[in-house]
Amino acid sequence: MSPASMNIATVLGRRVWDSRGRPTVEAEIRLVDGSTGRAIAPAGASKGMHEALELRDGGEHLGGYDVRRAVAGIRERIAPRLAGMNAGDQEALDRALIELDGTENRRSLGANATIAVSMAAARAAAASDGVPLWRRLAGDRAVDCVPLPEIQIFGGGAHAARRVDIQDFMVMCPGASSADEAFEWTAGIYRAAGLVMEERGRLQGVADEGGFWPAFDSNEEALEALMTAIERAGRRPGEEVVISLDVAASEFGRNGVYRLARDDSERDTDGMIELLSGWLARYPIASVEDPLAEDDPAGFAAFSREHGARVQIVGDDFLVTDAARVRAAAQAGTCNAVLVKPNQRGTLSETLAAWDAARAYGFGAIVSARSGETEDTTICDLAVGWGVPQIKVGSFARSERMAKWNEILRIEEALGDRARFAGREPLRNLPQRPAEPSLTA
Ligand code: 2PG
Ligand code: MG
Repeated sequence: MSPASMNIATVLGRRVWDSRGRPTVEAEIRLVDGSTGRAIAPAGASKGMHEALELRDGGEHLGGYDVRRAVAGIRERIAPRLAGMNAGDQEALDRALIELDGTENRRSLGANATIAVSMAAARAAAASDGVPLWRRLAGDRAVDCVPLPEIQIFGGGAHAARRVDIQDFMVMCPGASSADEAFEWTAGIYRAAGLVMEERGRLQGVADEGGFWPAFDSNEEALEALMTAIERAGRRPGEEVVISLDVAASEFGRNGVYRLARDDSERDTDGMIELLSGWLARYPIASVEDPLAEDDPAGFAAFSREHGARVQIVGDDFLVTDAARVRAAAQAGTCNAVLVKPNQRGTLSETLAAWDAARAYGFGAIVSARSGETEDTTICDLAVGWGVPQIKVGSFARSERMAKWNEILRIEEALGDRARFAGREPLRNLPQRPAEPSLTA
């Protein structure tokens, strides 16, 4: 039981702006003891069809992106309902939000309103305790794991006007001994990638998440340029540094037909798997997210049978941070890891349920930001506090991204001698065949 000092006095909603210059929702909660917590909802561009819905005003104004209705919902419906409830009881609070919304996909209040409120309550409770949120989230568990960052170097797909079809060309530094060292290596690779683009006359700015604009003639050319950048930075690809892709295949694939506009090719599921298998054979790729479209579970299963023993296969649009989908995927062997995005579900409790399901089945997991972000760093607390061993934030530029990486550094420093960088660990021991829940997890 949390003390009565954690009872909620006021809940405010306000409109603020995200990294794409679009409106988004901030919630601020004040407790009776005067502690406050504040959080901002992020926003996706490549979204899964089964994600919880964000509430936007629609119409002409601000391209339909305004959030006045979502903010009004906080003021008129959420605030009176939560007043007097205990911010320390996250589950009861999230249940109240879910019941108040009353729909199966959060279309009444909007997942943008509910996730902002849910995270703000957690922050207020941590403030009342006088501890960082990651510490409070860990409860009695010892905290020591610093997650392995997954960092974008080239952004494509829906984040770069589809200049190339593949969405994220990323690096991970499993050979580093700390997040601090991983960031130093990544900074070198990011810089080298910029120089490579400049030399080729292709430096044209950055995409939505800060990765270089993908001015390439083919999807594979991005992989080749990434390899060059890793080597130029003096790092050993495949050992110190590995490549990770978010294909985001739902953006260009449907009903088993995949249209890769940049490569001027149309492929069926087998053809798509063949293309990716070729890349896996030629480049040190350790992780592939959404290799097939969200409506192609048979494709996911075939891809996993072929590569799941060696490669992390991540469901994002495919699993939408949904605990039931994670369990089903583990049993069917369609992938072996899940991307964990709080706003895909709309409350922290539902997000935690997805991570709990992943843990129970020995699934890999990556806490992730969205392409539309802000200075909010709550996902860093979730990764460390819940013990999720990987984190994806976007590139190594733009302050909505760097705010998260810098927060990871502060946490690593706060853990001191106890800090254990996840390193290679998350990429090992992935389930290779349909899994039963583990009793020890
Ligand atoms: C993804 C995310 C982050 P978005 O697909 O994993 O890169 O993109 O937030 O647009 O869904
Ligand atoms: Mg994705």
